[in-house]
Amino acid sequence: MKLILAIVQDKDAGRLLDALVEANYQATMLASTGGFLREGNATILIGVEDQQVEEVLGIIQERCRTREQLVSPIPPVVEPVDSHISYPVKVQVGGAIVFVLNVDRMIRV
Ligand code: 2BA
Repeated sequence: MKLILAIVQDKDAGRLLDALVEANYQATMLASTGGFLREGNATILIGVEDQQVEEVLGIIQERCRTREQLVSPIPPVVEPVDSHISYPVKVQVGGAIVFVLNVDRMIRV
């Protein structure tokens, strides 16, 4: 058995959950925050049999888009603020960051 842990953008999370439930997968969504942008994203946990991993990866790929986002760099603390010119920088976010983990046991008590 595997645990698929997918970090997705908030905008894609609802559509992804709909598609997973429609395909009969059970999923849990946790609210999370990206370490770099410090913006809300969603972490979705999906427990599946080994042979279902590829299908779930396909659903994630279908529902999660890559987007560009502008980030304003924070001025350095050591330099005078008025000597620092900060230009917004474009970063590409998503579609999804996915980890596939081995699961020893799943227990329902
Ligand atoms: P954030 O950490 O907020 O990162 C958002 C996007 O900013 C990243 O998109 C990446 O394109 C860019 N980025 C991140 N760190 C950067 C840096 N030091 N310099 C320049 N650009 C940087 P994604 O790669 O698609 O990641 C989306 C979200 O997935 C991340 O949000 C984070 O919450 C999570 N994530 C990504 N890689 C991870 C990892 N190895 N472990 C745990 N979480 C991860």
